[in-house]
Amino acid sequence: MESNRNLGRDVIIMNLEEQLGIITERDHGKKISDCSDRELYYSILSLVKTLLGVSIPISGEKKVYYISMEFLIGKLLSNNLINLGIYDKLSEILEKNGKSIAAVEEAEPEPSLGNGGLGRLAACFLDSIATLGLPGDGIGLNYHFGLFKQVFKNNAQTAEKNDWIEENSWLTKTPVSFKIKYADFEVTSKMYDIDVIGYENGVNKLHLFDVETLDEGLVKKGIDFDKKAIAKNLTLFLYPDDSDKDGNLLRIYQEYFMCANAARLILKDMKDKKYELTELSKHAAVQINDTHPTLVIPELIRIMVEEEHFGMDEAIKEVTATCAYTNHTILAEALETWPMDYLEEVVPHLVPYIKELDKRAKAKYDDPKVAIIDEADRVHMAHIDIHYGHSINGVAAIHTDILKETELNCFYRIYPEKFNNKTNGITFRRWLISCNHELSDFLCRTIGDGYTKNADDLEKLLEFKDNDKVLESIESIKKIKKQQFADFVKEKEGIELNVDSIFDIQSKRLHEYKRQQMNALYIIHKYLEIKSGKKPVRPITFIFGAKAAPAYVIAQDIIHLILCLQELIDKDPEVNPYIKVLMVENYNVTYAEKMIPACDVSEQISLASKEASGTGNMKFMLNGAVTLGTADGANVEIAELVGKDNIFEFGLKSDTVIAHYKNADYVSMDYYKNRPVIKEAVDFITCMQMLKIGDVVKLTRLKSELMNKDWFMTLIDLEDYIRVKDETFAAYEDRDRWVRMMLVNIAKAGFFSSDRTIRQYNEDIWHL
Ligand code: 26Q
Repeated sequence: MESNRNLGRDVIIMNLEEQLGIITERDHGKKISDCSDRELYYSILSLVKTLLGVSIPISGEKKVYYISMEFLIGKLLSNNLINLGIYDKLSEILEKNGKSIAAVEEAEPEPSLGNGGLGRLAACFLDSIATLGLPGDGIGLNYHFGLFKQVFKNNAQTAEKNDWIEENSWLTKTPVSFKIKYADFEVTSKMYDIDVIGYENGVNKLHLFDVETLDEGLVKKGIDFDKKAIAKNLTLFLYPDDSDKDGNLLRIYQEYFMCANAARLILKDMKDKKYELTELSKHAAVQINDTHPTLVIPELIRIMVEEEHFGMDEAIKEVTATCAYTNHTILAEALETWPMDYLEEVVPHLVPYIKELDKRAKAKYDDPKVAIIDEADRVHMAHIDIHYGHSINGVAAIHTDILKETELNCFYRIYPEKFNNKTNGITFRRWLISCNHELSDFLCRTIGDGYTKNADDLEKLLEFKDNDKVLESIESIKKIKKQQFADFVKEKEGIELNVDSIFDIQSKRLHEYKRQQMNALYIIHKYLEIKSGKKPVRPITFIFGAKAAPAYVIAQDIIHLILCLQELIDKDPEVNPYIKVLMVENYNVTYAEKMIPACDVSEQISLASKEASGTGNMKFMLNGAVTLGTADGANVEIAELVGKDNIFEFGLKSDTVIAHYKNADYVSMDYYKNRPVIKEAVDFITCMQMLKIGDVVKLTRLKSELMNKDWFMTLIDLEDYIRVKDETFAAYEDRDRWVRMMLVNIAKAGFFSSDRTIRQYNEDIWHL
């Protein structure tokens, strides 16, 4: 049966052009060569869906369910073609018919089902799970408008809805549906599936739950909508605003909706396969992606006790053996704690179970720091995961160490055996093969194609460290990618980039701890140097991509600062030959795929201890950028791999930072007052020229924040940053040295393949 299904796939692939022609005739009444790019996109979508339908589903005795509020999957067409092994063939067919695959790719809308790192990681993981042939499905929500679309107006961010779902899309409606109960009403869910095809392997599923009663008409201006009409608004948005009570309640409604559906689906799978629920942990592994899916724990226990005749002890034991939790942050404000009142209001039927879990934890451990329900009657979601899951992992070595030694030390002392590290990774199919054909083809010619399946093979490139021809090729590929990016920017933003300048890029969510503001202060510093006659040897282009949470005021102010600098410098003929600032609009996965291969200097400048891992740092490195970074997150492991000579490090180390927080002894005003270079740069934020362009309230607020608060210690690291960044740009002029650094970075990136990460999850946690 299964070999027959693969045979079907092979037959279609053998006659690809004919098959595509049949579809274009059927759907558009046209030959391939007469179709528009959009029509071709729909026809290829339909062809690929057929191919996926006749591919072998990955199966086995045990399956992992990766539950996540975010799956930032990006466009799927080219990745699916690559994983099916037909990208080149189809691209030739299109070319033969006077069409281009790149133009067809443009027609696909990008789903925005995630904020940033955590969501993109979930997408990379699904790719690797399927590529390794492991049975594993994603479970999440089908947000109709996802994360907002960023539009700049008057040098500030505004938010619009991203309407990504079309009649023909990768989503397939399934007959699966559950009744989900809330305090005083019920909703009926509907499950949609997206096929996840492994690289030259079978198919898993991403299950996205939705409600039939949704009303898209609820959205008024921008991304405003009635937050109270739950049955109509539940899956409208990946909710970005937790600034008021209704927003928080909606987040809990969403989280429970996802978890209750996940629990029902897992139990349905068990029953369909005729497995005994007493053996849940033998057949299912549940990975909880940050605390957002935590409610799956009490929900599974509740169903087992109320509907499946389990005793409480037995249910807790089995669920604990099934569930595992990944922590992605140590920022206090991102750790979820919900007031008990809110849970009473939304899911009163779960409350007795949460209280029972808390009671048992308190009976065993009297340290109030490990309680589930605290003195203020708030429920600590992470504490449920740690007590009632069998594994807790951080996402980079330094992050896991900080969890063990500091943030979660009281738990580590109780459960040392539960703690483990899983350094993040990225899928090379998307972040090299798909977004940088030039480099991946060159690698195939130079070191063979083994690296496409075994990323460690990239190290073979080190043998060519002194090979001038190889170095020249690497340099010229970078130039090609910079030109392609410049062409894209020209078309999208109408802005001209100088490809002979250094492309210095910081792209990631906007957050004070990531310190885009420090990068902006460096730009001001350069601007002032140029004004005083000190010109950079080579022009530099400072590129940013970042969305800020709509309710995060200072983050909005930082975007405003960068956009104002962009305008100021553009309009100043004395400065614009030397430096240029570009903040791209609506940075998303598609933008990242064009930007990352074009990067020379990768900015990874978070305050040490604050960035759990980062994954952009890995993507940049893999594409031959050199990192300028702090000893934070996975930067630490990058530095160990490439060696001190192939990375630019600066800034305080994490233990010093942690000590400053503990002693509360960092006073930004001291740095502002005593360091002329710092004062000059900070003062510039509200100088006359800036106020002519920008908004006095926003700029003053930001300046005052830096002078009087600066919670993420921008000013403490600024001088060291300026020094090392200048060094980085000087090193770029030693072309031989620089290109060799690029080569070493590419060669050492193999460790960051998400295939390695997933192998480790499987060996240590899932045991599939
Ligand atoms: C919290 C409370 C209420 C509502 C929402 C949230 C919330 C939402 C999203 C909290 C956190 C997030 C996202 C976190 C995230 O993206 N973390 C990043 O995860 C990456 C993958 O592990 C790491 O590489 C990054 O370092 C980390 O910042």
